[in-house]
This record gives sequence, C-alpha cells and structure tokens, in this order.
Amino acid sequence: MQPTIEQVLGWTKEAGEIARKMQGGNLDVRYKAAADIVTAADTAVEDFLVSKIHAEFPDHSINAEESGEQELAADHTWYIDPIDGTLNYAHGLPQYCISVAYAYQGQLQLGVVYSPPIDEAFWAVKGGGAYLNGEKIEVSSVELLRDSMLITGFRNYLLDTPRSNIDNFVRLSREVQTIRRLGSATLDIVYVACGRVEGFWEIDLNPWDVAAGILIVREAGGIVEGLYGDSDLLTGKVDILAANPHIFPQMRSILLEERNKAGINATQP
Ligand code: 2AM
Ligand code: CA
Repeated sequence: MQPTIEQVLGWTKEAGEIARKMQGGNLDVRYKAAADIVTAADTAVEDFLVSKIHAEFPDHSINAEESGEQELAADHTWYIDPIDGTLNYAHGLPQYCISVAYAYQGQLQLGVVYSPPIDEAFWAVKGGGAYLNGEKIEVSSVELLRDSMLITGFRNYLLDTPRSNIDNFVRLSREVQTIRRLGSATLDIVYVACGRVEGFWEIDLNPWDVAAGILIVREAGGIVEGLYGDSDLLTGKVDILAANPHIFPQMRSILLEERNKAGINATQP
C-alpha cells in the first residue's frame, strides 16, 4: 500500500505545529558535532512522523536524520528531516521547515515541505505537478545568469578543504545578481521550484535534506542532478545542483570549470 498526498500533508503540517509551539520553550540544545546541533523539537517531530508512518505502513523503511536508517521493506522508503535549518530554528530565525518524502523502488513518488512560521506547504506527486498552498508552481523563466538570484550553503567542516565551496561562490557571484545563504537547504531547493530564485547548489548534504525538494523542483519543470553530473541523490552524501532549465547548464559549466581549476582531487574532502 502507498501513502496519499493528503495523508502526508496532514502529518507534515501537524509536525510543523509541534515545532512552532516548541520554539519558544526549552530546546535542550545538544551538539552532534561542531555547528551541528539537535534540539528537543527535532526529536519530538521525528518521533511523531515515524509513529504515524509505522502505524499506517509498519513494513516501510525510514531514513530519518535523528534516528538513522530503519531498513524494512526494500521497495518502500521514507526520507524525513524533522527540522531542516535547525540552527536557524534554535536562534529564533523563521527560516526552517519539515521535509517528508516517499519513494517506491527507489523512485520518488511524493514529497512535502512545510514551513511553519509562514504556513507555506510545498508538495508534489510524481507526474502530478508541484504546488504551494494549493496553487500550481513553476520554476522561473529567467534565461541569463546576470538576471539570476542563486542560493547556496557551506559546511563548516569543509571550510579548509578543496570542497569548501568558497571558490564556487566567488566565481558565480561575479556572474549573477546575487547569491543568498539562507540556512535551510530544503527551503532553498523549493524556492527554485516556485521561481523565487533561479538556481541552488550545495555540497555534502544528506538524502533527507533534499529528497522532497528534488521531486518538487522536477515537477515544477526544473532540473535537479548531482553537482558535476547525474548521480544517485538518495544515498550517502549528496552534492546537488537544482535550477530552471535555462540556468542549469550555465551553472553546471562554471562549476565544472572551478572544479577543474581546483584539481582532480577536489571531489574528495
Ligand atoms: P539541518 O538543519 O537539517 O542540519 C545549512 O546550510 C543546511 O545544511 C541545512 O539544510 C542543514 O540541515 C544542512 N546541514 C547542516 N549540517 C550538515 C551536515 N553536517 N551534513 C549535511 N547537511 C548539513
Ligand atoms: Ca535536520
């Protein structure tokens, strides 16, 4: 049995309400690593979503940020990020979201991204288009980099390595209107889907950060691939490029040029 979008949208919005209500309270912040935290809300939201999925689909596998991978039925996999943008959330910035995706036999079937502070729900079902609060969305039609706004992010632990992403940022900054760093990779991706920005790229994300967003951008007419070529975006660490179809090849060729300049080992930390 497969889930419906109404079901997953309902769970994700309820999860968002849990996060929103908890934001003012004691978040019990713990460090997983430097600049990588988990709060009581991450755990509460994830437990809520996992319990909903287990109750309806007891044999489905779940790949969730805080509890890791529970591999059950190989055909059915869920990807959950209970709070994407946890640092924003813990600092009281209203730029975070809940992300839930479902894949059947490795193919994304549905994805929901919900931003509680401004009550924005993005969703997509494979083959059915992408939506923001019930309205159909599409990627922007901007054709030139010089008319584009992009978004990216940086991993602290990569700052002193060839994969820091800083050279990419400087190089692309010269070509576009501007590049934002907003702190929630999942919201960054869906902002490509609704045409608020033309493109997004980032290095070393996790499948739960991107799974729902990938389907939403593709269903909105955008292109999503590995940063330097097509690759598996649902396993291991993920280097990702998402953009409207005009801007995608232009970003790709600049990112490839930068990688070649940095040397062939630049794909490894
Ligand atoms: P998180 O809030 O769910 O941890 C910030 O640029 C973005 O990167 C957020 O989407 C954040 O997700 C993600 N992020 C932060 N630390 C990360 C890590 N160590 N590995 C992968 N993604 C990370
Ligand atoms: Ca998270």
